[in-house]
Amino acid sequence: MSTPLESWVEESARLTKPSKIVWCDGSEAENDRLTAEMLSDGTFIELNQKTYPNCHLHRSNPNDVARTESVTFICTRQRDDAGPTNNWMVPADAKEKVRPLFDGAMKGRTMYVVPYIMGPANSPYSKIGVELTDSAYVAASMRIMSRMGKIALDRLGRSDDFVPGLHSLGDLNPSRRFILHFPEEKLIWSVGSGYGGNALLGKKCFALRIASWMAREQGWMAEHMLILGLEDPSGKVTYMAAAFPSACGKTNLAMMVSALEKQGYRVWTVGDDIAWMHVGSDGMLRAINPEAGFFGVAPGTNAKTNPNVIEAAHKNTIFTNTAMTAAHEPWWEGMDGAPPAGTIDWKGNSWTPGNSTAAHPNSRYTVPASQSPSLSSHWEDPEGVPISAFIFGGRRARLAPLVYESHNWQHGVFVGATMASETTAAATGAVGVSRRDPMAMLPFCGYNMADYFGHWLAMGPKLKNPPRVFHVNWFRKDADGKFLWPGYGENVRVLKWMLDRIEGRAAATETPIGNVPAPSSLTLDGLSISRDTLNELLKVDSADWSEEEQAIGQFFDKFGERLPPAICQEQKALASRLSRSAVATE
Ligand code: TSX
Ligand code: MN
Repeated sequence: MSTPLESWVEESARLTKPSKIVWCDGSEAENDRLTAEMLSDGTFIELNQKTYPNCHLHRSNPNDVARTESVTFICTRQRDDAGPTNNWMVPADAKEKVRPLFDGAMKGRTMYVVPYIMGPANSPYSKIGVELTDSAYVAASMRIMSRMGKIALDRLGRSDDFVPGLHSLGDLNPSRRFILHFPEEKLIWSVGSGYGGNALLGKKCFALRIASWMAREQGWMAEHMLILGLEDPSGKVTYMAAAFPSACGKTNLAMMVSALEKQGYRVWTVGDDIAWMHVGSDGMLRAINPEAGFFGVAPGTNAKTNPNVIEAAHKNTIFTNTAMTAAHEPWWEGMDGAPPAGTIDWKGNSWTPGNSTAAHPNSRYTVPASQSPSLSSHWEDPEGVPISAFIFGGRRARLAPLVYESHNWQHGVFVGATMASETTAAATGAVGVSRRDPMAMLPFCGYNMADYFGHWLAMGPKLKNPPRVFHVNWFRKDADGKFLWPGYGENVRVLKWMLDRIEGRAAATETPIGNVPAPSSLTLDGLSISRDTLNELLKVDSADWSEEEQAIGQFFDKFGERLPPAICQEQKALASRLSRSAVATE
């Protein structure tokens, strides 16, 4: 009798008609074979093996350089189960439309069977996925980003408890590209893209969209969050999970080198992108990182912004769409200075200064987490690490203070649900336009976000000690457009304030949006920040926030009757605190 996995592989092979099927075991020998094949067919370009041993460059098709949300669908029987923020199709219609694109798609190609575990191999909270793909680059990337191969097959045995994901490059034509999720049957179909979150199905498709659905069904949380540990001078480590929209430096924060190291404060990395969190037997929220690697944006990464990932990405790393110097080293904008003479751009042409960047703005490194000097010794604890704080944030030039703390769990959920960030890249439209991105999950929630807010509200009371909820903004500017806060390693001062709040040591000032630090409660020694600047950083302007409250209301209107009453209640409470404070200052 064949196993459920074998049956699905056979069925998929009948559809896609590969010339060969390879079951990946995840071994080094297998990886060497794949690498040699990719070097010979041009999928990989060898980088300098002296300075970057076992590192390779991959150039994707220039029309396939980012996740494509416009062709990403949640396929549920009822439209309202996908909600107003997701693209939606009826499952049967989606399959009828996209099955022909898989028909014979792997002719003349190899189908790789890629079994993988999301999460530590021995954690009860980990889950198994299997990706069928005709991309060797995807198979090699999945080996870095997950526990891939024999280890997953051994855990699966003859069970049907895995999330199947069928992936084909197809013809890479954007008009024949679809990323389909069937959460009711826990199935993923992806065709027409070989890039990142579209193609490495364990990451956004499984660990966020499908897992968020499972998490609501099963009473846990799958979140777009980094996980870090803050060590204090006594050696005690307090774990925090943080959600930020894109372009806020999530990976940099997760891997931060603390500016207060001499005082005994250090940051340890558990994860940089996704957190799976369960109510532990101790009543604490316990977080695991389902991933095993970092798939990070390269441009802007340098020895100052993220020294740990720079060190990590000098061996066993796949670079995608970066530039390459004459010495065959990877290069990108914001590495340091101008590109050296003889640099080849991300498309493989010799680069000349002026019109375009040498590296694609969304170029990436794919690096094993185990290579980061900042990696926590607890990152693979089967029970996960206990989360004491959630941090939400965004890029707000004028509105949001450096940090504030919510009053309680319900208010904290409101703070997360009303997150927004201002756009930076001119390519995506106007710069400085504020976009709402609740819990940084807008593109990743596999169901109706109104129900998602409801799930968040329900989780708090299940916890003996729910995480405190904070909001940060590293990006506030003065009237001249200068950043008020130095950011990067200095952010540890804000993390320390959170820790001191958790421990009942730090004073706070009440404002209509929550509690900001009392000016003396932030550790600012060694920084030259004037009292005026500090006041600017912590200011809460009631008139500005009243406008914000109106914008929040418009966003929530999308969800109609399905929005939980507690969220409306929080919005009304905010409005009334704001109007009272406006009267008080008149
Ligand atoms: O990642 C960032 N972080 C978090 C770091 C742990 N970035 C980069 C954002 C794009 C991914 C930041 N940019 C941060 C930050 O805290 N802050 C800023 C804004 C900023 C930029 C340059 C300076 C200061 C602030 N330069 C000087 O102060 C000299
Ligand atoms: Mn992400």
